[in-house]
Amino acid sequence: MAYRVSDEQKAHFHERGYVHLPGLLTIDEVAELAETYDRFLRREIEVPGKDYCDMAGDYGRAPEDYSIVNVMLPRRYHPAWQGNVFEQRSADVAAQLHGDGMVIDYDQLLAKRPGRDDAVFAWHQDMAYWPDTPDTRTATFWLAIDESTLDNGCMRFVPATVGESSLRPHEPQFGDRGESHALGTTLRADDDVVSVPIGVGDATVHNERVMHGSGGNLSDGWRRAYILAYRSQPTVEIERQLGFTHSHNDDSDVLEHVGIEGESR
Ligand SMILES: O=C(O)CCC(=O)C(=O)O
Repeated sequence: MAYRVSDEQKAHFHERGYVHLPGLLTIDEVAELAETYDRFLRREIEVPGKDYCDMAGDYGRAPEDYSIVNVMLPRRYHPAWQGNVFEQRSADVAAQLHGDGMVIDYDQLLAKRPGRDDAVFAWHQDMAYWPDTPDTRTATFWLAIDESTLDNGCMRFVPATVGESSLRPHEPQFGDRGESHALGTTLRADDDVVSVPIGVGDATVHNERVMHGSGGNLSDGWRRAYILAYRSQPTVEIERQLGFTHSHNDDSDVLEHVGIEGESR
């Protein structure tokens, strides 16, 4: 089944840095992905080192206490997922948004534990996490495995940041790169925030410059999201030449020397 993005949705993505795509996947397609997703959460699929971590705390927290369970690179650790229905449909949509030549740069699972007011994903711009490259174009798909609501910490965007000439300055949130991966920037008093609650099987797609984050999970259920990020083939090649794979287990020298600074780019 092909998913057609309207001209209006394309314009929204390019002008405001994100777009909501209702029904990108069907409920049945999501249910099938959720079976594997939950195997990751139950740790039945092995994810080494810091690629299984908490994005709302430092690496020292016990896994059963993680507020935002983060699984980096699930398709690396469970190759059977490569080519799944989400990958197929998002690849087609990425080409509609950015043209041919966009490839998967990384994938990620972000699951907020029920009843955690600290399951807050700090405000950030994705480029602040990544090395600078000549072509920065990105389409990051954020698929709702559960309904994503104001109560359980749906995505929030500051669309005006797309037009800013430089990134906002970012700071490590819970210690340096050896202690935590999370970076954050400050919401300013005049920033207009748009919260985007979405249904199961809906996705948002955002670019590399839009500032975004999410609030805690005050509900009694999990908030599970499955993320796939597309960038151009040459950009991914440059990242890999630098030794940057989006794994939190990447060489610490590489992680220390990319991203963060902001303002200058
Ligand atoms: O899942 C969240 O709350 C944040 C996700 C995010 O920041 C991202 O996918 O870039």
